[in-house]
Amino acid sequence: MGCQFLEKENNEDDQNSILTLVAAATQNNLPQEPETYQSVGGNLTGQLNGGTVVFQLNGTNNLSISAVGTFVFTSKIKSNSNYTVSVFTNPNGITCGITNKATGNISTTDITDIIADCTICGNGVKLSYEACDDGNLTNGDGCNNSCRIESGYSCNNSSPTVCVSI
Ligand SMILES: [Ca+2]
Repeated sequence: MGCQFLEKENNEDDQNSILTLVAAATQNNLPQEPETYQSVGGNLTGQLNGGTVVFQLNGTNNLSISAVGTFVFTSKIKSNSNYTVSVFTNPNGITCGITNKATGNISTTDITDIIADCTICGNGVKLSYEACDDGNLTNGDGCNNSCRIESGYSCNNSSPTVCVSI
């Protein structure tokens, strides 16, 4: 009889504790706005030559894209926070860059106007997001097959890029 009484008392204590916790949680949540999230996306122009480019949102969320056109990251970002979109991997022989709104603040509306562009590296036309383009995909001549300047070289900004060893 004594044991049953104690058991009942403990159950009531548990229930009261749960009610207290629920009440506290509800009270804490009352003044807060519900968290909202926004999507991040834009338009990819240029060409991928059958390859895939991988963009990254805030250094963690990857998005693989195999066709030009609109794109949207599957992960959403908290409203009123900053975002950064970068190129994680380029397709073979193609160099991609974020040419508009690579970084910004999200506020409370979706970001839809990022512009990314992909172009053939090695066509001799140096775009803003290519460090160089000397008109070939040969390594060891100052401008490598990813349109990056190789160490020990200095390259100008012309199209095609001219590199000299330093
Ligand atoms: Ca080269």
